[in-house]
Order: sequence, then structure tokens, then C-alpha cells
Amino acid sequence: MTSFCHPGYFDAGLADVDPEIHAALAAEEDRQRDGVELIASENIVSRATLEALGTAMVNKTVEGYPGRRYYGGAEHADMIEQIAIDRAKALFACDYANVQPHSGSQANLAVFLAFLKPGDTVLSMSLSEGGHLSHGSTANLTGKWFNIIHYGVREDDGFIDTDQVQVLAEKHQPKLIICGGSAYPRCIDFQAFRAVADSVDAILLADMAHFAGLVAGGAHSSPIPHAHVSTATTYKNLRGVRGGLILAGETSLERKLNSGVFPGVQGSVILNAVAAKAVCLGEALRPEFKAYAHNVLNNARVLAATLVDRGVDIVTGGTDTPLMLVDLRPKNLTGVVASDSLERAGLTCNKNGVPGDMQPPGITSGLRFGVSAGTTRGFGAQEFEIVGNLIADVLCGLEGKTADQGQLEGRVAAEVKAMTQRFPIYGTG
Ligand code: DSN
Repeated sequence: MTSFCHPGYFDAGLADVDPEIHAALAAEEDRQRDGVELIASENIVSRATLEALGTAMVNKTVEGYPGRRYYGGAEHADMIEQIAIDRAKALFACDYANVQPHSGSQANLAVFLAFLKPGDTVLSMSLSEGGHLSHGSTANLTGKWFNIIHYGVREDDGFIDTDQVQVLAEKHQPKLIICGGSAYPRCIDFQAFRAVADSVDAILLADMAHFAGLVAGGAHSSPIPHAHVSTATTYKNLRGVRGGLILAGETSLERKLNSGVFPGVQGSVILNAVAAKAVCLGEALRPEFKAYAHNVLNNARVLAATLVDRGVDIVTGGTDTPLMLVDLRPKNLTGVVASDSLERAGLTCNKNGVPGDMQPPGITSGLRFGVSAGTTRGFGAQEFEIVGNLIADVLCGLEGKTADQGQLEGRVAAEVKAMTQRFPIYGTG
């Protein structure tokens, strides 16, 4: 029999076929197991989600929507996508869901395409005050092709000022208003945003990427009854595969939104990701996910309060979401120096601009922390108090309060490893 593949093509494992990639993947699993993950956009998916991603569905190509495909052999793909849609609608109590966006940015871009023409005006929160790249940053396509007006946060307390949003909306008459972002830690008044949008006849988009899991678990108010359209990612506190969702309370915008995704900004569907989205949405529909969501919120508040007690400045003084933002300016530290030191100590986070930051994005004056991944592996209030104190120790060291930062990082890394060993992931339990 002639084979057109290398020997073992269909059956040999990765370790034999590609030891280099296998070793890097194994090392990444070790890194995740041994460290404390504090990057707000990360989580730890279930074994079931990993399995759904690694199936023969990866071979299948479809375009279009269930029952209306441009390719044959789509019956199982249709079933999976329809299950994902139905679960998303049940989870978020809405009548419209699109599960195809490859990411949150793609979901947002599809909304732009559904409602706007190049040059139209959009009012959104600036990236530097907590918004998101895909909400009209000058570096992003949305910022290059649309007329973007930004609102920010109040200088004195770091909260959004919806009166400022109203003034800007009246002055600039946007067609689209966006609330939500990637580094805003507080509840957003969705009703007030909708009133602003209605007053200028704009569409309101709520990007709930950073709190969708809390909405799903009943630990945060939902934007869906207020916004015309909401977007989310599935991989942060929703605890699933990387990908995006578009949701709306009712179906009147279905045609526009569906064509915004396909054929607007995407071609074929990443079906193994849709299968994995269905799995995470199914997991989020279980009663235990409610407990998870409430634990995330509680843990975030414990971490923020611990940091504040240790003299670390938290923007807005606390959080209503899984994330918080540290302002390092009172400590005369930069985000890059602090995040590098924390990483050497086994605490992974990201440097982040803070409102009014004068440092460039590659340096920044802040850090962003999230608790979704730690909560998944079982950390509770006690562990997040320890984590908060370890972070504060590292920052104190950087301020020059400890003679040897390397030694301090080593001590913290050992404590981190001892703690994470008590909360194993993926088959090490
Ligand atoms: N939007 C980026 C973040 O918030 O980290 C990636 O999801």
C-alpha cells in the first residue's frame, strides 16, 4: 500500500513526531502548574475543553451558519454550533448568540461592520484609561478607519463619569457607543449608557470580555437587557477556549450581526474551537459555576484589600470584577520592572497603563492582576491574602527596602511553588 504520509502519520504521538514542540508544550504545562497566574485574561480550562479542541473536527471546513452552509458534510458541525448557540442563549438569558468570532476583537470588529461605514463616529473608553485596543485605538483598524472620540475616567477617583459621556455624545453624535474594556475594575452603569445612546440615536455595544463569567454566574449585573449588542470572550472568567461571542437580548439585529461576522470579517469557522466553546458554556450552566463566579469576585476583593492594607495603590480603591489595577507611581516604580521581578518570583501578571500614565505602553506605571485562574485551581481568600502579601513583598523590595532583590524573588518563588503544589492541575492531583 502506498502511503503519502510519513510513517505513523495517523497514529504516532507528538513526542515521537516532533520532540521539540512536545518539549515546549510540556514545559508550558510545568510553568502553569508551578506558578501563580495573575494575568486577568487567563484561566485554566477543563480537561474536557482540551479534549474537544484536539479532535478530528479540526479537519472540517464550513462557512455560513447551521442549516445554511456553503460546504457539505456539515451535519455534525451544525449540531455542535447549534448546541453552542443554544447554551450561550440560555446562559446569558438572551435570544441571539453568535459563537463564531475567533476572538473578542473579531467580535467587536463584526459589530463595527454591522452598523458603521468607514469614517463614522464612535464614542468609546480610551485604551489608556481602561478601554480596549479594538474600541478604536489609533494602532488598531478600528482607530484608523473610524472617527473615534474617547471618554476616560474621573481624575480624582478613577470611575467613569457618565455625565462626561453624555456631553461628548451630544457634541459628536456617535453612531456607536461602547462601554466595557480591558482594565476597568468597576461595575458599569449600563442603564445610564443606554440612556446616553438613546438620546443621540446610537447603538450601544457592551464589551463584557472581562466580566462575562461573573454575569454568567450571577455575580455581576448583565449588560444584555440594556445594550443593543454585547460581546464577550470565552477564555477569561468564562473559563473556556480562546474565542469570542456576540449576544443580544432580541433577534432584530440578527441578520446584520451574523453578516458582520461571516462574510464580514471572517471566513470559515474554527469548529474545534466552537465545540470547545459549547463545552465551556455547558460547564458554565452547571450550578457549581455560580459558586466559582462568586468566589472569583470575593477573591478579587480580598486580593485588592490585602494590597491596599500593604500600602499598594489600587485604582478606584478596589474592584467589582475579577481584575484590579495597581498604580505604581506613588512607589516610583514602572510596570515593566515590577512585572519582570514578580515573574521571576513565580507571580505572572502584566504591566498596564494607569489613567493619566505618562509612560509608554512598553513600560507603563501600573500592573493588572486577575484572580480567575487562581480561583479555578482552588485558591480561596486565605491563598489570595498570601498572594497579596507576596506581591507587596516584591514591590517593597523594588523600592529599595530589601538589600538583595534576587534573594527576595527566590524566597517568594519557593513559597509560590509550595502553595501551588497544594492546588495541582492536569493530572498531577
Ligand atoms: N484583551 C486582552 C487582555 O485584556 O488581556 C487579551 O484578552
